[in-house]
Amino acid sequence: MKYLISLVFIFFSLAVFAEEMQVFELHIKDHQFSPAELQIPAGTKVKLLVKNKDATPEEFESYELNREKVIPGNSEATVYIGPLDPGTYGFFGEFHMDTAQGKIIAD
Ligand SMILES: [Cu+2]
Repeated sequence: MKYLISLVFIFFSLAVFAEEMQVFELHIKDHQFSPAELQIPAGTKVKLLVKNKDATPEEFESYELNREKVIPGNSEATVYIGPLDPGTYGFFGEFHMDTAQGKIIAD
């Protein structure tokens, strides 16, 4: 019985652990992303929290990641990415493409 309880506890712990996803923050300020190069682990799904600190809306977009999301001014949005192969994936702010450029480096 004690063994069974331990086993159930271990399975429960693993389930909780599996639910945890790494969160990475990306800020938009003065129509620029920071960090402009964001390192994330390859081979696992991660959560990207994009915080727009400008008063104007921006659209996070990436052809390589196949993501597109409008973030209103002074607000934030969540974008899930991955699991990715190791490599570099460009993204940009579609509303300010001349300055809002960045890349995600998965390794
Ligand atoms: Cu777009």
